[in-house]
Amino acid sequence: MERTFAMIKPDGVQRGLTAEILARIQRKGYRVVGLKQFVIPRELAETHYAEHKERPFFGELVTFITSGPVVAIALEGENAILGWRGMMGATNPANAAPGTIRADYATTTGENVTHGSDSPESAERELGLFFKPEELL
Ligand code: IDP
Repeated sequence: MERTFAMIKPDGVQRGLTAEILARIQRKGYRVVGLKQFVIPRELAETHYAEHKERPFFGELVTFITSGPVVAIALEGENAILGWRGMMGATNPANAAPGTIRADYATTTGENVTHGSDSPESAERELGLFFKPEELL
């Protein structure tokens, strides 16, 4: 059993995709063990994406991710980390397999609707950044 951090980014929330994405998660069989909608403070965004600090798109990424509410989700299930990454599809929607969230709902790498932790270490770190222990079931 694994836990991972998933997020519906501001573009997904703004476009009204929250229910659709939560439905996919629940139909797949993952349990939602934490859920909240909020605007990410700038400092949290910079910490969350610290690994991209030196990349040319970092400023744009932080501006985007703080531009409106996100839905932060803690998921639990067998192989949830890789499984959720698979449901999202490749970072660039143009390379995402048909039927994945990014293939179905996104056109640009910058605004690609969802986030998912990429390893057990990232999942633990990101769940800790976004949820207090008492917010997780
Ligand atoms: P991931 O979200 O699929 O794990 P990462 O490479 O970790 O992809 O990048 C994190 C996020 O940064 C992406 O989801 C995307 O929103 C943004 N990003 C990545 N590469 C670019 C780029 O070349 N231009 C603009 N934004 C980018």
